[in-house]
Amino acid sequence: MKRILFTAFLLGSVSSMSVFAQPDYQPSGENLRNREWFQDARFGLFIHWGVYSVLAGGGDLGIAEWIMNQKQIPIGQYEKLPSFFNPVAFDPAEWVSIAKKAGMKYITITSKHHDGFAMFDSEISEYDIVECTPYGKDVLKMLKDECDKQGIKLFFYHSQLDWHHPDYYPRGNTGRGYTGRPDHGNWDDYLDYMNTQLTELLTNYGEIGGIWFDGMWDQWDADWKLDETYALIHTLQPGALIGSNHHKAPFPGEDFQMFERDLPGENTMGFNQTGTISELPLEMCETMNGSWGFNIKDQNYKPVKRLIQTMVKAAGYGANFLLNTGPMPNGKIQPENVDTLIAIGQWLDAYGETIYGTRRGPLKPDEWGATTQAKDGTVYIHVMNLQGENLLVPSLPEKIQSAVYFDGGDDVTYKETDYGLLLHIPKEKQHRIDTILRIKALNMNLD
Ligand code: FHN
Repeated sequence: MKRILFTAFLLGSVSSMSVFAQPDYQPSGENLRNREWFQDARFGLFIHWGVYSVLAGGGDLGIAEWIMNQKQIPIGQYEKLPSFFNPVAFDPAEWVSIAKKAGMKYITITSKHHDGFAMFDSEISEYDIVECTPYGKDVLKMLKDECDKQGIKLFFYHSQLDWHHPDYYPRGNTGRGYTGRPDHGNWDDYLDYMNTQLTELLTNYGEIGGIWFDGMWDQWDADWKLDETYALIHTLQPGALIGSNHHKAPFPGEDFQMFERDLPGENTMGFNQTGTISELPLEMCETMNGSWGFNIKDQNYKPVKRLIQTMVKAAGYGANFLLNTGPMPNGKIQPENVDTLIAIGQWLDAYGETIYGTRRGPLKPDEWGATTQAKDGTVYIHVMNLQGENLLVPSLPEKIQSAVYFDGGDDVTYKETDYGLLLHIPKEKQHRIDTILRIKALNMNLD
């Protein structure tokens, strides 16, 4: 009760200033430092875990965390699911060490997905893991404690869209009809509820990396009052980074821009219609099969090579790679996913220098590969698709002083021509995943 009153007070004070606050948002010094940290980190683990994992996709391919909506399960029936959710094999130390072995620097986990179920101890709601499941423990708290121990930052994914709360009204494009909710509700009460849960997440778990919003796309006409929510977050934790998966150009108050299952600027999924790439730190998220939540049927795993190449291309755009796993209802990460993560970690052990701490390279990623650039100016050319032994790429902005293979340090044969930079990479020097060249050129220092 005390906490709810505190939240109401805080929201009151935030909303009275918010009209002026977020549109002219000036990130704090801490926030700016965290943005740098975020860009240096380059690789994170996305975790979609909720009571939907019990149904494991229901034997369908497709996004398992949407099963409530896909199968039109009324709230009254879906509410039985938490009583089957008992992840006795959940070991946060194991999760975090898998992420670390994969070379990941942060974890972003679902605190609440669209089904409205809180995976943390929420005082404002009874619909949470502590009160509704036989497990009865706050898994986010357990994970955060372990992240702190092992030096990994934790972000919370929080769905603005809610298929469970009655005050999420008017309804958006999803969660209509079948849920059994009354045809009325108070939108402002819903926002208060959401902001109170956010306050809980920002006050009960120590310092967090940030909030990863999702779901605004459910209804564009709604008055989301982002200024109030963003001001609340930045007041509670000025260093926390806000991003929102609304698939549009970032709004004032957001600290990073994200792209779903597409590289920045690409639009194979149909989400990224504006094509806007902002100057904010960037992040691309990706699934290992076709689902975010645990899907027992979907064995269509992306090969390690493809995932690494996507990560490298993302880095070439200056974007982080947030790779998803959907843990099983017993609390274990699928063994297939663990194998993939470990394999990526082994690659990063050898080649991480060309990814971590870099910024987008001087050449835009293309069919042939990508470039990344270290702060001391070193350019890494990542050749990931080469037919034959010769490759013409656009010229670098400055004259090359030296070009060597990252592996072994042998000189690379190259020619700077009027048409671009011509590289000769003999077959025996070519790597299956990524042939990396280390280039030094004059005046390329980023600092
Ligand atoms: O609907 C969600 C989906 O379940 C998942 O959480 C992804 C992750 O980027 N985002 C939404 C779709 O845009």
